[in-house]
Amino acid sequence: SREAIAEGAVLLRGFARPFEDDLIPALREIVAQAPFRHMTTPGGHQMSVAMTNCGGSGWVTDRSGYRYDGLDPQSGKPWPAMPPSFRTLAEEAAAEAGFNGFAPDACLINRYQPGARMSLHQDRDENDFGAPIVSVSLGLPAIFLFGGLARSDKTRRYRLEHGDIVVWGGPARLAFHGVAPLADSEHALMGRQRINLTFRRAR
Ligand code: MD5
Ligand code: FE
Repeated sequence: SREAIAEGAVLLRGFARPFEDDLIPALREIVAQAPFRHMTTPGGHQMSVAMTNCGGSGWVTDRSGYRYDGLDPQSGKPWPAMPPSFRTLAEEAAAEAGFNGFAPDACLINRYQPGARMSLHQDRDENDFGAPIVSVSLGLPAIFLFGGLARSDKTRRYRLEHGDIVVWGGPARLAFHGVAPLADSEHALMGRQRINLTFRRAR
């Protein structure tokens, strides 16, 4: 199903389900090369969400700031390549939402364990805000908070489940958003975690 949740934001419920048998083993291989880690914000706080990346660029944060980097700072090696199943899914979801020709060069992979959350923020580290961000939810359900262009705008809540995809483009590309603390439960395929794949055009 295709549901417009705001101008430029399209929710595709279950869109990733036909891909799960390819995505899950590919994810396992990425994490073997570039393990999840809790990065530090410029303010010195450790994030509750653990992260890794695949693709030509990866999003990183440390005391010096946020940036995209072609190398994993933990290994000094390039991030693992973006698997074909990841890229195809992101391109097909973007097209379904009206963004033909989306060519992601970065996939940030977020791991939420019970209690992990992401506070309200904008994604502004990319070079081209004309490209959408494609977000794929796997595993445990989460409450996603979607606000407006000002931090003080009221937020709406969406429950995102395994297989759901949201394409964030147009005016929604720069909206404030976050994720409420993950409730503890067990998912049949993914266990006690939520994984979010966020496909981006970084550079
Ligand atoms: C998540 N991750 O569920 C989300 C999915 C992040 C992050 O927020 O920065 O890693 S991406 C959600 C997103 C991206 C760009 C714009 C908007 C939402 N939005 O306008 O609401 O782990
Ligand atoms: Fe974000």
